[in-house]
Amino acid sequence: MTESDTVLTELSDGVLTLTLNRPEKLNAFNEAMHLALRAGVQRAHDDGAVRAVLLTGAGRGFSAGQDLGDRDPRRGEPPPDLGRTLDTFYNPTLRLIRSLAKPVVCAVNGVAAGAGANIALACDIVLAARSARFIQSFSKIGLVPDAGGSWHLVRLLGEARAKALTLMAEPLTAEKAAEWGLIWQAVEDAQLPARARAIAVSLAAGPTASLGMTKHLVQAAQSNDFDSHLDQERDCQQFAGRSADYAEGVLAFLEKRPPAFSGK
Ligand code: T3D
Repeated sequence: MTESDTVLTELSDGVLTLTLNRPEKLNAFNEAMHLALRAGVQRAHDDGAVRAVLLTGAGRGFSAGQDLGDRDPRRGEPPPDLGRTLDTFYNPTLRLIRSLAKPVVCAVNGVAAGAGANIALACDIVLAARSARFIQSFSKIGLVPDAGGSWHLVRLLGEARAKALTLMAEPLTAEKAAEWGLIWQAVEDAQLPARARAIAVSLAAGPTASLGMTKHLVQAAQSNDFDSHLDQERDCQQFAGRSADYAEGVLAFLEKRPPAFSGK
């Protein structure tokens, strides 16, 4: 399997679909898959034809996190420097997903464990199949949550639930994840691909610049004080007000027709 086979890439209707593709390992991350996912998200940054991203997994899992076969202590090598692997592989991709000025939809098609769960949580709209489970499996193997997991869990769920999930590594059902506000929706397994795609296609046909700024405003609200946030909203709205998509949105409203946004 070449590096590019580990993440299948398809662009249609403005949606770049990235499918993690090591199903025999529940899409656990090896170096090739890390680099392929990074290249996919980087393409979403660089390519104007991409107006939304859809991330999902092949087979029965979304991702089981780090490939533990690559961390086998029986090899007799010195302990790995996991700080370095996070810096080199996970964190740049997570930063790219969060900073991407385009929406990222994640369709969690099955179990999402360890960093696999936390990559899903870094996406903007997360849907999960009812059969999917989110597992902060780190404590089971003597690690701490990474890939932004402890950051997202506390913000989305609060300290009590974040501690219970991470300390006990209990699987969280998709339904409970949605009820708790960890993800957007749990949907029937058979409906997941179509529902996630419909959302991604609809976002890709949206006013891309305003969606990108909206994403960043919501993210910045976590750390901004009220005054500086009002300033940031003003700046974004000033920019949005000069966009072709705003003119089209208003015109379409006045002409009582659906808008045809160009993403500009
Ligand atoms: O290392 C660094 O760079 C630092 C970063 C770390 C980030 C992390 O993600 S650490 C956490 C790593 N992940 C885990 O600890 C999860 C390990 N997997 C599991 O606990 C279970 O597989 C699941 C709960 C996810 C699913 O269980 P189940 O019963 O549905 O499936 P299974 O039978 O355990 O797995 C199916 C196959 O996938 C199996 O292979 P086999 O025996 O059929 O050949 C299994 O070994 C393989 N697999 C699952 N997870 C991983 C894996 N292979 C390698 N690495 C995995 N993480």
